Amino acid sequence: MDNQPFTFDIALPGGIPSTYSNHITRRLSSMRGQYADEQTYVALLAGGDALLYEVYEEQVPENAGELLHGISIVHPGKVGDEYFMTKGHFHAEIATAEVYYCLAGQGVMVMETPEGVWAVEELRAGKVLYVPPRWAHRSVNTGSEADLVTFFVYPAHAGHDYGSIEKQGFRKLIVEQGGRPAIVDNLRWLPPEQR
Ligand code: S6P
Ligand code: ZN
Repeated sequence: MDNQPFTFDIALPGGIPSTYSNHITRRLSSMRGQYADEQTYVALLAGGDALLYEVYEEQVPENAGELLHGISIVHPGKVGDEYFMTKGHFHAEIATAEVYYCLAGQGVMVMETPEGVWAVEELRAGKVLYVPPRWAHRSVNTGSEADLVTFFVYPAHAGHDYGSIEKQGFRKLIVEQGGRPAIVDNLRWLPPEQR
């Protein structure tokens, strides 16, 4: 049995530091094939390459023993019914965990193991989320107006494996249904033995 993700609350300190040494931006064009409603994705992209999320990182040597950390900001918005989200990844060194602390906004973390065990945990200000080793993770902003802001920290040698997720996405999608976020099946997703 895989370790399960878990969460707990810590009272929120004030302010988001802005002195990080590296700023990464990801736009709609980098999410090709990731949204279920391909037609709406193409139409939106034709209207402009929207900024979906940003990461501010403190650069440290990518060695075991160091901890990479920073702030991730997912902006609000949707592609069709599906909320703006990060690409999502396994760590290349798959047996490495990550801690997220939600500073502001509303959202969820979608997670799954290579075997297809899945979990979705709520992110809101003050919530700590532990992503265990071997769990791929994607943050989703389910708020209608505010940014989803999280602090993250993980082993600096972990690296990122985006390819596995790019092929078919996560098992579960987060969509708006009746004005609220809902977890639905990703119809493109196949269990490992059928890939
Ligand atoms: C890195 C950590 C975060 C994400 C960031 C963007 O291990 O999980 O810094 O990189 O939230 O997501 P992604 O999937 O585009 O790297
Ligand atoms: Zn990660």
